[in-house]
Amino acid sequence: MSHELVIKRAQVVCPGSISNCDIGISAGRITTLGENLEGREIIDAEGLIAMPGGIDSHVHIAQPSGPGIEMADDFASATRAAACGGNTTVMPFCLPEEGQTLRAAVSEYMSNAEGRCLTDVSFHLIVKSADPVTLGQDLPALIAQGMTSFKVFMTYQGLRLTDAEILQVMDVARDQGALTMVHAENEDAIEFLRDKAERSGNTAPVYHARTRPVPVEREATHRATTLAEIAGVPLMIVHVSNGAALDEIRRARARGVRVLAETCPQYITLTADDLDRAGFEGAKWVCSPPPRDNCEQANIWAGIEGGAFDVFSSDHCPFRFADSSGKDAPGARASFRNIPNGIPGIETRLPILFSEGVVKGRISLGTFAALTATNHARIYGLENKGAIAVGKDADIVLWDPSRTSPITQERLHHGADYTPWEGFEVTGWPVRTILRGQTVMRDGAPLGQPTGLHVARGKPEAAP
Ligand code: DUC
Ligand code: ZN
Ligand code: ZN
Repeated sequence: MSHELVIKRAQVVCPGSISNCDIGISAGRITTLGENLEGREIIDAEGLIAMPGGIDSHVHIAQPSGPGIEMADDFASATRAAACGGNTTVMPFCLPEEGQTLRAAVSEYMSNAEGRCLTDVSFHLIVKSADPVTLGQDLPALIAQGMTSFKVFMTYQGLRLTDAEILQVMDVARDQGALTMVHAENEDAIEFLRDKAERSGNTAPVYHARTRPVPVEREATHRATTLAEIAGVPLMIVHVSNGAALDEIRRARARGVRVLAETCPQYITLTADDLDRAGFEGAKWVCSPPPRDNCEQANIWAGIEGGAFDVFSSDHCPFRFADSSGKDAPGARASFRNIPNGIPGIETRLPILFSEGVVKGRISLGTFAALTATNHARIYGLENKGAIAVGKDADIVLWDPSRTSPITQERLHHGADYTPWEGFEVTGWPVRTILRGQTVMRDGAPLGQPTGLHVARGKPEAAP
C-alpha cells in the first residue's frame, strides 16, 4: 500500500515506546507504523525525533483585556508562532465582553479564528457570571457543541466568582460532563496587599509579585480543591507556580478528590527578580501567578519529575511592551496594578521543556510527549489527537535534538515585541511541524495556507 506521505528514519515517540519505525500518512491520518513503507512523498528524518505535535491547552488569543488594551496576537499570528514552536493544536479561552452572552462571545471568537489558523484550535470557555442564562442555557448548549471545559477565576474584579457561584458552576459541570479549570489566587488578600503597597509608594512592577505571594495561591488552591470535593467534581488547577499550592493538590488527591494540575515554563525558568529590573522593564514579566524563586522552581521540577503535573502549557497571554495598548498602558508606570497581566510563550514552551527537561536528564522523551501533547488530548477530550498512533490525526513535530542556540525575539513569530526568554540558551528545536499530514512549518518558517480547523471535543477523561 502506498501512502500519501511517509516519514522515515526518525526516532518515533509513541505512547509507551520509542522506535525507529516509518510513519505512513494518508488523508491526514496516521495509517501505518511499520518498516519499509512506500509513499508518494518521503520525508527523510534521519537524526530527528518525531513526536506528537504539541497541544497547548492554555493560551489567550485576541481576548478582551480592558478598555484600550489589546492582546499582541490575533489568531493568525498566534497560530503561526504556535506552529513554529512545534504545536499543532492550541486551546484558547473564550471570554465574553461586558454584557455579552457566552454564546455570542463564542460566535465572535469562531469567526475571528475561521480561515486564519495555521494550527487546529479548540476553545475553552471562561465563566465570569453565574447568571441563569449562562448556567441554564449557554453552558449546556456550548458543552453539547464540544466546548467541554471552562475556567473560573478566584481573582480579578469583574471576573472572579464567589465560592457560592463556583459551586453552582461546578454543579453544571457535573450535570453536563464538563471539566472545571480554576485560576487559584485570593483576590481579597491581593487587594489588601496591593492597597498597602500603593499607600507606601511601592508601585514598581516587582510589587506585582510581592502582592501576590505564595500563600495567596496556596489558600485559593486549598479552597478550590475543597469546593470541588463538596461539589463532587474533578478539577484542573491551572498555572501552579509553587510547592505549597502543589502540596494542597497532593493533599486533596490523598482525600480522593480528582485534581489535575498544570504548570508552565515561567515557573521553572523565571523568578520574581525578573520583575525587579531597572525602571519599567520588569513589566515584561508581569503575569499571574507571578514567577517565584529558585527554591519554588525546584519544587515545581520535583512535581514534574515525580508525576504530580498532568500538563505543561504556556499560558501565552501576550502584550506588546513598548505600546500604550499593552504593558505601557495608561497608569501602568504609576502603579503595577495597571500593567496588563500575561507574557508571550506559545512558541517557546516546547523548546524550554525539551532543553531543561529532556536534555538535562530530568524527564524522558515519553514524559515530554505526555506533558506537552498526549495528556492534553486525553484530559480535554481531543479524541483524534495527541499521539503518534494508527488512526490519530497526523499531527507530528520533527525535532532536531542537538541544535543549541539562544531564544531571541528576532527568530520568533508572535505579535509581541519581546520575549521574556531573550538570550536563554536552549538545546533542541522543532524543525518541521505537520498538521493533519500537511507541513505548516519548515526550518523555522511558517508554510502554506491557514488550514487549521476548530475541533469539537468529546467528554474530558475526568468528567463525571
Ligand atoms: N491568568 C491566566 O491564566 N492567564 C493570564 C493572566 C491570568 O491571570
Ligand atoms: Zn489564570
Ligand atoms: Zn491563562
